[in-house]
Amino acid sequence: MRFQNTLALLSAVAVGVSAQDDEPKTGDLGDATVVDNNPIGAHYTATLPDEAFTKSAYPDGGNAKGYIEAVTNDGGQGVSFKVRFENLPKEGGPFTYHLHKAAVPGNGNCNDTLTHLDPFQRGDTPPCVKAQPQTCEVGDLSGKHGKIESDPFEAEYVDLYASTLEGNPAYFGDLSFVLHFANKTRISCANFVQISAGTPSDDKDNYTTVTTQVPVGTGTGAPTAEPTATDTDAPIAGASLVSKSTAMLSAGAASLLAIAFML
Ligand SMILES: *[C@@H]1O[C@H](CO)[C@@H](O)[C@H](O)[C@H]1NC(C)=O
Ligand SMILES: *[C@@H]1O[C@H](CO)[C@@H](O)[C@H](O)[C@H]1NC(C)=O
Ligand SMILES: *[C@@H]1O[C@H](CO)[C@@H](O)[C@H](O)[C@H]1NC(C)=O
Ligand SMILES: [Cu+2]
Repeated sequence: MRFQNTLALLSAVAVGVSAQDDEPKTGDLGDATVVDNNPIGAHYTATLPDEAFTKSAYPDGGNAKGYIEAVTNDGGQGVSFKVRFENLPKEGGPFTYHLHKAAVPGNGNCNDTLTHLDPFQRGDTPPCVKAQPQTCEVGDLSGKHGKIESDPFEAEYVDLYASTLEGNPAYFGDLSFVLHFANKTRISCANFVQISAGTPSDDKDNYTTVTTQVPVGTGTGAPTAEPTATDTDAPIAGASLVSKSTAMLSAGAASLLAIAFML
């Protein structure tokens, strides 16, 4: 009986694994999650400097002219981006652009912005599948929303995975974006500047989901001990998990009660 259950479980896992072979590559930490608590009215812009980082892109001097403007989307869910570029190099497109995981230092070295903002650890190869933006690097804006294929180029879109909330792993407000040739050479880059931090989004419905994570380990007393009583006599594999999480839930509730009484 127990053996059969284990077999069933193993084959279910096997099916799950092979089904995923056809899916686009996703992050090592899973798909990007929709951010729905971005501060209302948070507003950032990043504007390219007068001189290109890769001078050979503009033999006579100068640079692409352009900016990314980012404002929290309605209800705090994702970010509304407005992007505009012009005076692009005559060759070497289609151009790409991304949110990068480090700011541009004072000397303007775009190499120091490191790789893309990628909190779910996907990496940039193979390329992002546009129809499945949750599988892409959070910072891969041109991968998710389109490359730069015109001059001037303008685009407006909502990205559900980027964050204007400081502390969120997908926050880009103190980071940068980089404009690339198709061959990935960095043409230019710019830091985001905060126009407004915004006010906390009051989606109370969604805060209840957040508070359920509080109990474990955050109580003022000793950390809740792992429940042991129900583990040993569990007849099947799954059952111990179930009873364990039930026990953890009640332990969590108990510590919440305890906190409530202390206050
Ligand atoms: C990348 O493309 C640009 C524009 O075509 C070119 O000038 C540059 O040499 C290329 N860089 C590399 C490393 O291939
Ligand atoms: C930036 O990286 C490119 C590609 O590796 C390299 O050719 C270039 O010399 C670097 N520039 C600086 C200023 O480090
Ligand atoms: C809570 O999150 C859901 C799903 O992300 C979203 O559709 C909904 O609008 C949010 N609720 C509020 C009140 O913003
Ligand atoms: Cu980039």
